[in-house]
Amino acid sequence: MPATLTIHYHRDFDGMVSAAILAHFLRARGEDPGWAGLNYDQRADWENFQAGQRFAIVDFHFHPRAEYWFDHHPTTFLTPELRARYAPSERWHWDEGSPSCPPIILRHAEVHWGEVVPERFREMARWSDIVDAAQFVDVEQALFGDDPALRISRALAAAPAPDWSDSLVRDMVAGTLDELARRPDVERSWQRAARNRDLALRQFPPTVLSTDEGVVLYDASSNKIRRERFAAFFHHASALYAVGVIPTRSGFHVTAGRNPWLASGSEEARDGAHIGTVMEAHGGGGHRSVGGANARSLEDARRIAREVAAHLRAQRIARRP
Ligand SMILES: [Mn+2]
Repeated sequence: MPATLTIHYHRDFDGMVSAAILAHFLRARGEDPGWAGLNYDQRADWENFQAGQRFAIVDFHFHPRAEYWFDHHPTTFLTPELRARYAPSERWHWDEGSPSCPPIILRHAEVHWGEVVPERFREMARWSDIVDAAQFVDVEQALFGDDPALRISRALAAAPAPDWSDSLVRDMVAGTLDELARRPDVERSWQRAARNRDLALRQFPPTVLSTDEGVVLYDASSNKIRRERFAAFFHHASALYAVGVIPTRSGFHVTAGRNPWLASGSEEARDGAHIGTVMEAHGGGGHRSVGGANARSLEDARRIAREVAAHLRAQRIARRP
């Protein structure tokens, strides 16, 4: 008997779904895989990751010893040497154009392994795209949606233990999202996460410094403030951008984002500021609609946030007819 293969997965909604789908198809290939969640700290000695073990990786950095590997992150290769060692194969596939990882594995199983995809995995993959690429219909769904996938995803934010997600993967292999969302421990964690969300939404308004020109500038640097990703656009639905200071484990971070529910398809969405480029000027980076930069100090973070907000406001004024 060959040693058991372990599927290491990114510990978020689309990572868990990816692990469940790969486990299902590997069983059809004669494996009896286990699975375990990954976190970013495990990149520290990446070269020696799981030395001597059999493993697969999904929704996380490329590793040349992974027997199976699927990912959609543009930043998946930790070095140019690792990038050079990747080529698509019967067991590896990378598609940075995919909104989430599970659709890559489903296509791969059909094309390379001749598999038929069960409908429940298609449903999980559709929700993975919505959750991972924040394709929510509106801010209400993003914050208060209670579809099974959204309950499971939010419940993760109040996980009772770090390895709790492994038990969620187990039930995704075996059943539907609806069945999993009804599990009493999922319901309890979701209730706790929902209370945290409500607290975060109440704590946001006092952090706002200004809202001129549709740019919300806020300072949530206090570690007493809970963070909720779309709080700015919940309270300021007509704002186009939000720029704020938030604490991290290693200091302070400036985060900037465009309101995903405003101006989609409009001239501003096409031609407006490229936030990643704006943040690059401050040592950070990102995409067109979201970006960030780490600061050397709290004062530095506040200065960067002010400058980014001023830049976005000046650009809006300049574009006004
Ligand atoms: Mn992920």
